[in-house]
Amino acid sequence: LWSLMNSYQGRDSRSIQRSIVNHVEYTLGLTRFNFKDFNAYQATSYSVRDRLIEQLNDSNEYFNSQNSKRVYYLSLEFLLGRMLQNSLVNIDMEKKYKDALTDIGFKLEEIYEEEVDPALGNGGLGRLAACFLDSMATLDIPAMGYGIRYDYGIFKQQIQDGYQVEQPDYWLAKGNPWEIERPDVAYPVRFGGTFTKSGSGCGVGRWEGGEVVMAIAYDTPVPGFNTYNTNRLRLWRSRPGNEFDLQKFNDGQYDKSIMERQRAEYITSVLYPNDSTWEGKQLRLKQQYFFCCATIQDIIKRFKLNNTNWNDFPKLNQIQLNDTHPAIAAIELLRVLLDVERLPYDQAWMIVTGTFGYTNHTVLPEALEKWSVNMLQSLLPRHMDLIFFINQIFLEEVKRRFPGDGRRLEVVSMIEGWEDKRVRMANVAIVCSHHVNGVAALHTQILKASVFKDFYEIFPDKFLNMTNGVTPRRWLYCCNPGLAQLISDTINNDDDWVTDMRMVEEIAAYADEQGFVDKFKQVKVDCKKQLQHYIEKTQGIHIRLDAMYDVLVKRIHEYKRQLMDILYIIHRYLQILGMNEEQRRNVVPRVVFIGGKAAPGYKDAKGFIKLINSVADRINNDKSINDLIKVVFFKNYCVSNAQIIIPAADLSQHISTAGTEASGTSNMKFTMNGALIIGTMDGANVEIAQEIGKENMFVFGADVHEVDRYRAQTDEYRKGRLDGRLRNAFRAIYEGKFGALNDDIKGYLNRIEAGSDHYCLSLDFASYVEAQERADRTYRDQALWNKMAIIGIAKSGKFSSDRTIQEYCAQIWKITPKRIPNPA
Ligand code: 26V
Repeated sequence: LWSLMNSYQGRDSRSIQRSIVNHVEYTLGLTRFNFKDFNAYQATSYSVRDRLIEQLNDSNEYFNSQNSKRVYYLSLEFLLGRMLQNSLVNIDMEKKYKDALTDIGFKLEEIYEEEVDPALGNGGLGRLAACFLDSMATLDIPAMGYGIRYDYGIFKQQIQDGYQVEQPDYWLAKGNPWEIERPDVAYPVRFGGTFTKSGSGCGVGRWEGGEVVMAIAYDTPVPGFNTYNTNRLRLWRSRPGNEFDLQKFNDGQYDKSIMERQRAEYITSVLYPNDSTWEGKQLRLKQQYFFCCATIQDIIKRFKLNNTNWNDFPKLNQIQLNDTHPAIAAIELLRVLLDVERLPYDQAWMIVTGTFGYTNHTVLPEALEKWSVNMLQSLLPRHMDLIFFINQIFLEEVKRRFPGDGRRLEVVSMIEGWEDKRVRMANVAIVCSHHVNGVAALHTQILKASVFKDFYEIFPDKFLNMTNGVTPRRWLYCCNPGLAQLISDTINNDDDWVTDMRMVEEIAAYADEQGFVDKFKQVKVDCKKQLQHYIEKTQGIHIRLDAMYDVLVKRIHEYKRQLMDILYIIHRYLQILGMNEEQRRNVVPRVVFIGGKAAPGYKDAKGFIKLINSVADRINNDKSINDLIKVVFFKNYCVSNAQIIIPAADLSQHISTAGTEASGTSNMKFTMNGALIIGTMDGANVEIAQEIGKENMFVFGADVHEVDRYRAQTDEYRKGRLDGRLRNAFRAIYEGKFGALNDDIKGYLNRIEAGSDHYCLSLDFASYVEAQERADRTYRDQALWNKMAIIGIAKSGKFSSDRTIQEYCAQIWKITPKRIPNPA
């Protein structure tokens, strides 16, 4: 066997071609003389995967042999996006594969387009997890991602009659060449049944009966950039636990016994959209426990390969909770340590709190998870019992430290309510973790000062900030090769900056140099052409190139204020209608792109989509304004088309009400790609302004304190101050200028007019209009505009997820890189 080892794949063109063609024949079962682009995509991916598997196995062997400390990133969402280009770039073989494929009659760029977008996430939280995987691999951190292999990812968005229609995303229909099914890695997971306890305190006990399902592992290799290191993303799929019930079959209940088996498979069927609330969704809770239970078994099994001393567990294993969704993992670890490993409670508790870290991603109260005690009790009786127990111990300690502070006890308790009790998962996560972090400086301040204030006073050292970041590999190097080349040519002719984004700062020195600026302009125009082509092809809309591309793409939510943008567009349109020829010549032409998915159950958000499409209909068909405004609803916004629209943007909108957007991460991507931001002092915008200079952004709107004061006023007060231009935009809608009115939207606008304006549209509208005018003025001065954009790129280094991961490593996980020797 030794003689067969290290027979790693050759890197020359012939070897690449041989490997691809072999996969066409032996993996796909097709003839090597006739195959289509899609088959070429499959075979190329299998060929790349072969290389990744070698790297993955070598990395894993190495870490095992060293008994390395590991980081586990637990997330219900991984919004990976397409894998082929990213993998090729990271293993530094894009050029070689391109040439090898050209030689046999295929274009690599076209083959990229054949890949479905694995979309196992809702938005920012899932995409952040994917960026973190890339950075952890690149930084040589022995890390793994754990999650769920959903059959259906986030729905595909279609627009019919201006309304959003959801289509199921069965992304596995044509197979997934990136995963490796591991039937040998399987664990049982129990639901329901009964728990019998003996002993005092938390006791020890036996959990029996109920339903047992199996978790099967599916592994996806995650290669780092410019390193041999390759990490593993392990996603679980549910399968029936029991052998086929022959008894039932013989009793003539064939269908019933099949149906029972199918029930098990439902658990990992579908990713839940960020709907109005998770509450009551038993299947969602089952998903959470299912994946946490399998993950904890897997981690313990790996720990036991080399270790017997449980006190070493936290020193060798760090588990990060991506929001509270996997928080039940902490209780599961406690359960296993107590009931299976039979450790004393104090030791088990020390291990749990030494192992977990919790990242909060939202301050919106409706988004904080709460599970009904009844549901938890019936599904996970021992876990509910343990939560009661740790809560009691925790509250006793709080009582000792804050005597007479009953209000605090109420607030920090893991249990809420009297009759209809619920478990506050954030409180569970905070108490079970050694660190709790927010995702941007302002967000962390808000956690400390209000959302988790009472906890912060109890555990001041637990709370810290980890400002988000994005991977420059996908979000600059892959999606904007022209800009990447320009950066490399300008600073040092090679790609060192791709793993050290701070180096890009050097290009600031060229912001005034005509030769450089011209090249930058050319890069932007090329990206805009690409977007123009995409819009023509996918939506049949022709857009002009010589306009400002003004982009607002993100999930549709009231707090993100897409409504404010479209009301501004109405205002702008009405303004242009009132202008003479002379005045119109001064208007900066804009193509306005608004895109994003609304949760299927979120009525108001769906109303906004309809309104945007109605406005687009009217404006785009109004010949009299001569294309001064074009409105495009950018359909089915997802990772793959984000990679097209972000590099092409001139102006990028991040206009949430101050204090609502935890961070935002696309703001970072747009900045890295040379778009200027129009935005509020919210989330990471605050730090972007700090880094690139406020003068290089179009900042507007109330800050957090002004928002608080405005909200504390009466409806009467707000009604009296309704912005006049806003009122005119409302009128135009009511009068039917934009087609028949949707009643829901009308009601929504009526409420704002009546002074109910939680997201502060009226408060911010005037300064929003002013900032938009500033953007127009600046755009007319192209030299200034480009200079600002270049400085933005130059000073965006902080927002690489490499920096973020380095901070997690140093401050939360206490782990250092482990570089595996490259055998090649
Ligand atoms: C969930 C829900 C569920 C119920 C109702 C409304 C609602 C609204 C938002 C959410 C999302 C919660 C978690 C989340 O995705 N947060 C996002 O995390 C990103 C990465 O840290 C961050 O950049 C975004 O600002 C933040 O919204």
